[in-house]
Amino acid sequence: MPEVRHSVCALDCPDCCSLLINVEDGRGAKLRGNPAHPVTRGFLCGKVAQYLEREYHPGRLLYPQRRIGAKGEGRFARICWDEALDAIATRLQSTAAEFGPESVLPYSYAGTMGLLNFGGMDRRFFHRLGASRLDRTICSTAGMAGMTEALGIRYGTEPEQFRHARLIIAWGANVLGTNVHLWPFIVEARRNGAKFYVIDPYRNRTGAAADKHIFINPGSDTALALAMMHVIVGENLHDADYVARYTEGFDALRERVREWMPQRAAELTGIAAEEIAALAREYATTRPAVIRLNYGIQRSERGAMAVRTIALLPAIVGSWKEIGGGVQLSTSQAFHLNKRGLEREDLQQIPLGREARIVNMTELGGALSTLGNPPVKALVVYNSNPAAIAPNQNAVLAGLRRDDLFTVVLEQFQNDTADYADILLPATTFLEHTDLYYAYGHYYLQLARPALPAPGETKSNVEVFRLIAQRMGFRDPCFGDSVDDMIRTLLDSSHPFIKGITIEELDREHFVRLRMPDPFRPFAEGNFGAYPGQPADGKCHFNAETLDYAPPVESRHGDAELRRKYPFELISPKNDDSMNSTFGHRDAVDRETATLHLNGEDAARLGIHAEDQVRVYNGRGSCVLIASIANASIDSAVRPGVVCAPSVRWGKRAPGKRGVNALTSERLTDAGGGPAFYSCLVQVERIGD
Ligand SMILES: Nc1nc2c(c(=O)[nH]1)N[C@H]1C(S)=C(S)[C@@H](COP(=O)(O)OP(=O)(O)OC[C@H]3O[C@@H](n4cnc5c(=O)[nH]c(N)nc54)[C@H](O)[C@@H]3O)O[C@H]1N2
Ligand SMILES: Nc1nc2c(c(=O)[nH]1)N[C@H]1C(S)=C(S)[C@@H](COP(=O)(O)OP(=O)(O)OC[C@H]3O[C@@H](n4cnc5c(=O)[nH]c(N)nc54)[C@H](O)[C@@H]3O)O[C@H]1N2
Ligand code: SF4
Ligand SMILES: [Mo]
Repeated sequence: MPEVRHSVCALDCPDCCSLLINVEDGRGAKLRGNPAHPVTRGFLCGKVAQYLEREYHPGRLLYPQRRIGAKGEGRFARICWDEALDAIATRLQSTAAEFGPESVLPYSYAGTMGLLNFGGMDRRFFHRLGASRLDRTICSTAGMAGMTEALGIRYGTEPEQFRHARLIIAWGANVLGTNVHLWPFIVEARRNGAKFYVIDPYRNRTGAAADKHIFINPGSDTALALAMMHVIVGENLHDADYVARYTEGFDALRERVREWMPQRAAELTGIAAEEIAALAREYATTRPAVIRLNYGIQRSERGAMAVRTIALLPAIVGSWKEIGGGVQLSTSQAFHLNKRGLEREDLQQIPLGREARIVNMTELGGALSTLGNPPVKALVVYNSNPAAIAPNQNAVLAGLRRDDLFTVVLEQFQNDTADYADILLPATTFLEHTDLYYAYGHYYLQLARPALPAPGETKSNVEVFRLIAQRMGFRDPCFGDSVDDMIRTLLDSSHPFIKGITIEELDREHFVRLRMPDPFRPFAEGNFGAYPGQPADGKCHFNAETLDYAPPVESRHGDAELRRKYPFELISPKNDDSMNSTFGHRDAVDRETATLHLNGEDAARLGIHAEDQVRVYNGRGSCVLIASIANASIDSAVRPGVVCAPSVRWGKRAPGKRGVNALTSERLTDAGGGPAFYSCLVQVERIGD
């Protein structure tokens, strides 16, 4: 009998699965989903079911290395940890002394969602140093801003409640691809007669499996939501009782949406007016109705407004009252852990009489090339692959090539960014270190201990930043904290959802539901959070005067001049078998992320056939992809005028070493400072033979 150990999937995925791993002779033999976990329910997605391929891959980085080739070339020589740590400490110290500590920039995101390795000892270290602070905007901050403005506090419908819904709308949410553990609840609801609709410019597997897939023009969701409100309010289909008790500003909202006739939205969204009206009526009169909003719609220029507008719909129809009603974008804000104690922002030295500056990670290209006073002179990258995933790749790569930039990369694989490191450090995987996990698609807190030994000389982020802090002479006691100390700090919270959860309980149970009411209906009786500047009256404030729609500059209804040169709207959503760039070493993933979906009409006009190599370009750059064209235009993956490139490929494996982010811009969203990855105009041409 193999020994079975517990773990937690650390990838940046809402499902945050509870894992079981069979271990034979100290080696992982099989990974599976924990059947006892109420959301994991005994299965895994395809990419992580094969994670042991990655765990034991010959490409795993096992030793510290220093670069011996040119930046980007990828030639390295093995060194020992002492040499690596000395080189890093010496250089960070001299850089901070010469240019000021703000010349050091951390760059990290969610390679692991584990709280300690996502942002624990590293945060303490950079605060103590006085380094520039990174605004971690690359994924979700536009949506967070929109959600906060709508609800005050970002709670969402429990996934387990989707089984009770009678209408489920996946709105910019690729459930089968990016959130597959919601799917069984949708299946159960449909078995009981529920309808499942998808609103998406791209017909992926989720759209194909829906009762109805509604193609929408990229970046036009606000117009659709406003027109739905027009129909609902105009036909008195709203929940007058809920609106009267728990909302504020309904009369102004009624006025505001009067002008949003379905016909007006039809022109902007590409959805027929009758279809908009029918959707609005069905949404308002089917009980319970739930919206799964994912992050797709907020990666457009006015994505915060889109999320905010959609998130107001449940308050209008009163669906928060019902088990299986409401909306879910993220559940993460319910994890009221003591992050302040973990991150220790108070360690900042304030040498300048102010806190260290903040650099937006979406603008890395600009930060490396134009930021002054002081310029970025040292970059420490971990849990992220900016050379591939950040927008405006040409600017990012030009920055990473700078001779005067000292770059440290903590990685598991030799990806694009690793090729630019001066010092490259080998990182453990989530199967090899201890961590505490919150989730953004359910309400269970989880603890994982190492299930497998750390190979070679790999170390966790926690350990590496502890060692660098020691080398730099930081004596604050918090740098001596063990991982258990750090977990206890996180659990030290007086919030009723967390209070009383202990490390012992987590070690014993592996997953623990937050101490919240069951079922959780956060806004059944108001209790909305207070948005800054609003009274804390527990009501949902429509603030109708600021609800508005304008098309993205880079869209069919945006800048006419740009559109003439670059007539296609490019979206680059998640690839079903990847995790951003994490599985870029896999050949099958590389092939899938080398694809450009085109509509048949567009392809015919451009003389492009399936499997042709195409060049996709705009004023920022170009990349080469392989055309994929569905047969009949009605069944197309995309409508005319839209192209779609599932992402994110390792640039180093692509012709010209560029991926889709050579095309995307550093333009920021309307709120939250997020990237507008999916507001991107391009031209496409066949590469001649
Ligand atoms: N398989 C897989 N799973 C993942 C990831 C992955 O890379 N692969 N990444 C993880 C991460 S980091 C995240 S943030 C989540 C994100 O999970 P999702 O938000 O579900 O993923 P996206 O692909 O960004 O967007 C979802 C859908 O929105 C659509 N979309 C794009 N533009 C628009 C628009 O303007 N309007 C509407 N209505 N829809 C639009 C896309 O075509 C896509 O089908 O997934 C996580 N899970
Ligand atoms: N065009 C386009 N670009 C996008 C997106 C898109 O949809 N389209 N999506 C955006 C979104 S939503 C996101 S979240 C970002 C994601 O971008 P990133 O956060 O860069 O995510 P990954 O590409 O998955 O890279 C994570 C890296 O962390 C490493 N890693 C994992 N665990 C650990 C660890 O414990 N320690 C260390 N040191 N390293 C570890 C992995 O090996 C991997 O290389 O990409 C963004 N970029
Ligand atoms: S990537 Fe998501 S679905 Fe797949 S195992 Fe990890 S948490 Fe579960
Ligand atoms: Mo993300």
